[in-house]
Amino acid sequence: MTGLPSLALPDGTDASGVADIEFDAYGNAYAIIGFAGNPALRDSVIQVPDFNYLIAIENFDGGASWTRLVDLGAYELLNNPDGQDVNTNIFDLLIKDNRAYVIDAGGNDLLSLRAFGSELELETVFPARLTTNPFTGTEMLQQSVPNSITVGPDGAFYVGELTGFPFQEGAQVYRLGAEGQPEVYAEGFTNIIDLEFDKAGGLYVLEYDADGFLNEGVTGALIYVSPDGTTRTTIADDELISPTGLTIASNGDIYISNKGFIPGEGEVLRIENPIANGSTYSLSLSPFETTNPFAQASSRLNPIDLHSSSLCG
Ligand SMILES: [Ca+2]
Ligand SMILES: [Ca+2]
Ligand SMILES: [Ca+2]
Ligand SMILES: [Ca+2]
Repeated sequence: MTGLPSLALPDGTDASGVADIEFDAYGNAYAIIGFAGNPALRDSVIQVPDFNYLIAIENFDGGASWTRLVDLGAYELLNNPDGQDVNTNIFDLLIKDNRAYVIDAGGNDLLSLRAFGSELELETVFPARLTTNPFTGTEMLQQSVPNSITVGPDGAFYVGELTGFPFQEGAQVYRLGAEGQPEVYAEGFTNIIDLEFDKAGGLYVLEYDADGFLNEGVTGALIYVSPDGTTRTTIADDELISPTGLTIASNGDIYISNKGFIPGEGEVLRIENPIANGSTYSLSLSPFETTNPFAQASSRLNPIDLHSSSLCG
């Protein structure tokens, strides 16, 4: 498809554009168009209205067959849920039970849009916490910068955070409780950029910069956390350069978008999974199975979807 907006500096760095794409239970595609910064600048300076939107893709016919669904930048401008700076950077999209969930790394929150709905709902805000400014030695508030969301084997949402300045180790994986409140599930990571569970309940955490932005190393890391949380294994490190995304195939193979922030050098790596053995867990009710229990439930509930709602609206 064509006609999607993107934005970068003249040398191609600091690029924004489609940050994620997901499909609903009926195969319809949705995407989020990122724009890191104050959303007011989108209209006053950039003058491209499509940034900060969740969009529905009508079809992959080579044309610009897509529709803007909802403006997450306007939501931040009006509500600023974290009470800090007015800032958006929508980064990860997830669709579950006829609802689209969007993680806003700039807004430090999780927003959702119900099928047939037009109103965004605030699911949760990820709290800032006190840390020490390494340059001044004074206490400061460090923002969470949540940027990745997945569904765990228990059906709950799990969210990874990059952490804001000073970007040092201490990034956490949150589990969202019944009321949506974030509880720490695992900690001690650095600059998380994506996460996903395997069929056995093991968690794979992708670090964008394993020694933090302020230290000169540029390699990331892929860390496996055992289902009981007691064991951590580094699966990949030196070959990961500014990795930006992770997914696990049904056979357990790991796919990583690598060099995601380097103009002209982006690539997808496939890593044979040294941990997971899909055959052992083939009967598991994992949300990542092709016989997706969420998909079955939602198709029973309703044959219409987010995609159709965009055509009606
Ligand atoms: Ca804010
Ligand atoms: Ca996603
Ligand atoms: Ca670094
Ligand atoms: Ca992912």
